[in-house]
Formats: sequence, C-alpha cells, structure tokens
Amino acid sequence: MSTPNLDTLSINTIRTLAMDAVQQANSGHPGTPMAMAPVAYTLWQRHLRFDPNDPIWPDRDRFVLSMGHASMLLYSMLHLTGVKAVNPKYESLGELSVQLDDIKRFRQLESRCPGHPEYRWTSGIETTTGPLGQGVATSVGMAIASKWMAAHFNRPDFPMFGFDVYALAGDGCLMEGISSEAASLAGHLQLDNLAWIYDNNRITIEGHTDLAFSDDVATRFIGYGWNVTRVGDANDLSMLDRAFATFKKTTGRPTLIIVDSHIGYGAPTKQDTHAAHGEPLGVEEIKAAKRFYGWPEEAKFLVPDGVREHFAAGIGARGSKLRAEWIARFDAYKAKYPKEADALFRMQHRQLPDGWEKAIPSFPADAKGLAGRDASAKVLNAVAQSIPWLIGGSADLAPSTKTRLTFDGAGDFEAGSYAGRNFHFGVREHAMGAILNGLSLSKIRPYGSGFLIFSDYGRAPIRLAAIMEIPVIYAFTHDSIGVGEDGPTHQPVEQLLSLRAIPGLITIRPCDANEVAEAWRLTLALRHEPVALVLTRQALPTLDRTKYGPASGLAKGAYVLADAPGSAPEVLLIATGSEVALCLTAHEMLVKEGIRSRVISMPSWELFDDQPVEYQDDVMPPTVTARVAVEQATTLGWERYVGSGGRVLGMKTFGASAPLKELQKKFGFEPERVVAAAKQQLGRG
Ligand SMILES: Cc1ncc(C[n+]2csc(CCOP(=O)(O)OP(=O)(O)O)c2C)c(N)n1
Ligand SMILES: [Mg+2]
Repeated sequence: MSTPNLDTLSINTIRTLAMDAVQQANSGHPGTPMAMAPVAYTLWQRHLRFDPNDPIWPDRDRFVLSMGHASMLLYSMLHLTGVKAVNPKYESLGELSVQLDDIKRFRQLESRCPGHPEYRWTSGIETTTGPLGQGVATSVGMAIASKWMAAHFNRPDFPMFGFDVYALAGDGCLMEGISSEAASLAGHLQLDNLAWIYDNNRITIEGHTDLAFSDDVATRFIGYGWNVTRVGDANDLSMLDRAFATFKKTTGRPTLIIVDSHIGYGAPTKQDTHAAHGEPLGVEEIKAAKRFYGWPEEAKFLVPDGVREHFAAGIGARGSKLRAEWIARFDAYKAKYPKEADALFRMQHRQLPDGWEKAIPSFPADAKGLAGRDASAKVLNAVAQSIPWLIGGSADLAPSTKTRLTFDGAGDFEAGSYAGRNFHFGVREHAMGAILNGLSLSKIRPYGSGFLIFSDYGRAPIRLAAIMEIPVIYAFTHDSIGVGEDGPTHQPVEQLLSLRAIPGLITIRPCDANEVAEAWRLTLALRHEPVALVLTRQALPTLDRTKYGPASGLAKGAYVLADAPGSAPEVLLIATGSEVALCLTAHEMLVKEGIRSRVISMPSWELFDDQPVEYQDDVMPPTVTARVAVEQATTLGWERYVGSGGRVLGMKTFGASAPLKELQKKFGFEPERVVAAAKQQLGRG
C-alpha cells in the first residue's frame, strides 16, 4: 500500500469497510457510503461536538443519517471513532457500540449493524432512519429541542445547551414531501443550529434523477429562508471545512450544504450509476476500486494501523474535552441553580417531577358532561404546570383540539423566542410527527394534536416512534361520525383500528372526563411507549362513579362499569368512548326486562391485552358468549373480543354529512339497536 495521508487513509477505511460489509452480507447499499465518506469524515473528525466515550452527553451535536440505506457509512464512523455502548439505564458499558464483528455480520440477526440504523439498538444512532425524509424532518425537532432547552436552562455564564444538528440527505429525502414541510418550518423558525447536507449525486433507484426530479434545490431552499452553500466536489476536504464553518457562522437561518458527489466513487464500471445504489459491487469491482484507492486488493475489513488513533486524536480528544467542560459546568450549575439542574437531570432520564400527578383534576358526575377534547384541555393545562418540559402543539388545529397551554408564562415557541411551550406546526401533520420524534429523542416530553382523520397524514413518524419506543403523545380529536356535519372526509372510520395495528403504540379512547384524566395519568408515567389519545369533539356525560366502576380501571384497558343486580351476567356490552354511555342506557333497558347485562368500558385494547388472563376472564368471562361490541369505527377486529358468534355495531361504510343525531339513527347507534342485538345474542330476539 502506498502511504497516503491519514485523512485519505481514514476515508478509504470508511469506504472499504462499507464495500466489504455489503459484499459479505450480499445485500445493502455500498455506493453512497463510498461517495459520502469524505463528508462524514470531515464533519465528525473536525467539527462535530461529540464524545465517543459518552454518546448520550446531553449537549452533544446530533448527526442524523436521513438516507438510512447508507447505514454502513454510519456504522463505519461509529466503529472507527470508538463510540461506546450505553445500556438502557444510560450507563456506559465500556465496550464498543459497533465491533468489527458486527460490521462483518452486517444485516444479520443480532448484529448491531442492521439494514437501516436503529435507535436504541445501536448506541450512537440518534434516530431510526430508512423511510426517506423522516431523518431530515426529525432533525428539525432536535434543532428545536436545542433552542428550547437553551432558552429554558441556560443562565448567564452557564450555556448548558446549544448543540447543532446535522442531517445527511439524499435525493430521495428531498423528493419526499415531508422534507418540504420540515424545511419550510425550520426556515420560518430561523433554526440556525440546523444543517442539512444534500448528497447531490443525481442517482436514485430507477436511475438518473432526470427521470423524476428537476427541482432547483438551491432556489427552493433559499425560498424557505435557508442559507444555501455548495461544495462542488465531495472529495474536497477544505471546501467541506469551509461549508461547515460557514454554517457555524450563519445566524437566523438554517443551512443547506449541497455536495456534488459520485455514487460508488472509485468503482470502475458502477460509479455514477444506479447499479452502485443497492446491491453489492461484486468481487472484481471491489478489487478494482481498492486498487483505485491504493488499497490492498485482497484485504477485507482492513483497518490500517494509525486510523483508530487518528480518530481518537481528532473527534475523540475534542469531544472528550468538550464533554468534560460540560460536566464541570453542570456541577457548578447544580450548586447555583439546584432546581433547574434537578429538572435537567430528570428530563434526561425520562423522569417526572415528584408529585406531578397531584394536579390531575377529577370531574363531578354531570349528565350534560364535557367533550373529550375539553376534559383533556383541563387535565393537560393542570399537569403541564408541574412538568415544565411537557410541551407541544397542533397542526393548526389547537382551537379545535384544545391542546393550547393557556396558563401564565406558557407562551409560544416562535423564531427568536424559543422558551415558549406552545408550538405552531402549521398545516403539516407529517412533519409534526417527525418533529415530535426529534423532540422526544432529545428528551423533551412532546405532544402533538390534530383531527384523528388526519393521523393518516402523519402515520409514518407515529410508526417510527413505536419502533424507537419513545414516549410521544398524540391527542387526536374529532374521533368519529360524532363530528357530524363535516361529513365523511372528516369522520374517521378505519383510523382507530389502523393505530391499534401499530405494535407498541397504545391507543386510548376514553368514555368520559374522568377516563380522560386517567388516560393522561397513565400516559405521562410511561417512558418508552407512544400513546394516541382519541378524543371526542362532542360532549359526553360525566359518569356517576358512585354508581359505576371507578375510572382508574382505564389503566387495565377494560373494566366492568355496570352489572345487573344479582348473579352473574348473561350478556356483555363492550364499548369505547362515546358508545359507552349508549351502552349504559341500553343496559338500563335490558335490566328492566330482567336481562342481566354487563357494561364493559374498554378504552384500550393494548392495555387490556397486557393484563393477566385471570383479569381478562374476570372482566369478560369466557362462559358468557353472548356479546355485543359497540364502537363508531370499523367493525374489523372486534371479533377477537366478542367471538365469531358475537355482534359488532360499528361502521361498515364511510359516514355522512348531517347533524349527529341523524347520523346516530342512520348508522344504528341508538339504545334500542343495542338492546335488540343483546337479545338476539341471547336467542330472545
Ligand atoms: C419513504 C421511502 N420510499 C421509498 C424508499 C425505498 N428507497 C430506498 S433508497 C431509495 C432511493 C434513494 O435515492 P437517494 O436518496 O438519491 O439515495 P442514493 O441512491 O443517492 O444513495 C428508495 C426509493 C424508502 N426507503 N423510503
Ligand atoms: Mg441520490
């Protein structure tokens, strides 16, 4: 091997590790790591404020690989810079997060190098990426978090927060609509701590971007209010340096660095073609590329002497010093501002202030009642005062979803005024979801709200929150045909089930104000599960809990609300949300006729499925096979609780535009229909 300088040697190590790993796995994406290695190298080695020994140090700069398919680029960086593994208790284990063996077992079961980067599985990965566009949008949430935490925690002489966020994006990320939503908001908010690096290789899976993409990207981002700079050659380290320096100097605007690169750089026949995107290069092509790099052709997974040391002397030494300074600063901060330091610690460990739950209100019985969204507003506004880092907003629907924090000092998060707790995401549900993920990954406790029907627009990031096991809260209101006159476009039918179908996401549809309060109690105490609260627009009676089962039963997903006097039930009426009161009315009618019905409130399938079978059998005795489920949503799925012989009163079509009363009649949500179904179940119809 010739003796190139350590920069080149390190960059070629990143490249060849990626090529070898993809070849060995016989699957993966070699071309982009080969092309972008100098970019990742320059950023990490010379600029990123990141300590490989403590990859969760709170004020570290964030690096997001939005083009998740190029995962080997990140794994090479994590390995070569010596990033340490951290366990779920936030303790450093001393061993490498990514061992060379993991790289050799790229894309294999249990390897720390899965196909796409996975948060929580591999330390040093800041967010799960792969669905294109999610990473860049999530990075906006991280940049917002940095600004909010700076505004909230920093004190004169104590800059506790101020990290920068870098995201690497491909053509695909910029084609996806979510990047437009996110960039638009980032520009509006003047997030000058955010840099996106665009890999302008003009290649995607099908071929040249001429096929489908002719945006003038620079002009587009200038239009969003970004600073745009260009690096004409991805291999030009000094130009890259200059671009990063420009970013750091820029105020009042995010920065886009457009980097012209050659996918598969150095591969003699595949460079600049889509053949370098998503398949191994092949043995001969790899040999030729290695020759081009001045690398030993036969060597595999080679990390030449001096490379690890070089990284240790660069990013390692810089990061370690910066982190040590921060830790010392934190100790002094703790002495001077003990309350803030305690909050900072708890927030970073996903804990809550002591006694936070004392503020949760309880609601007196009231036949007229309260809409789910209004009850939620009261609970949220009460608890938010004792959890300062509980912050969020809506996709332009706060007046309807009622998620605004209205108490003194809550304020709005706006450009230049970053301490506010009310966010305005604009009409951007998709970006909102990803931004919430970015906030949560930065340990803020975020919530976002919108109409349940539009959860479809933001579904991809909800799914990612569940995959990442981060506790994002969604308050979805206008939960059914209960919306009334707005009609079928605004009346959810299949959304509830589709949220229930996401593994790990807890969906809760409370039946009255006290269940709403219990839903927030349960949700806020969670540390690793996202929750979708599904709330009504219309008023629901606040149930008399001296007469019915206590709302605390919500925590178990389903509980007995009402039983017929005397012996065991003969028919079960199972309902969620607004249909619970309907079932209670039907229950009174059945009892009058001497039929022993039981009403079960079932706000959450997921929570109930998690209970021991004894509890489940207690609530829904297996011997009672006469069952009716009532829910203003698709009937699909309820058979698992009512059995194949049970009845489900739900929606089989889209809704319609009319006053709610008429819709209830048209779609069969009336007590008489429930009574009839119950009798039919008992063979007395
Ligand atoms: C939302 C989404 N749609 C489709 C894909 C499948 N996919 C993976 S990579 C890719 C092409 C990406 O092109 P580009 O971002 O330019 O990456 P490059 O080929 O330059 O590495 C596509 C369509 C995906 N991962 N995410
Ligand atoms: Mg591309």
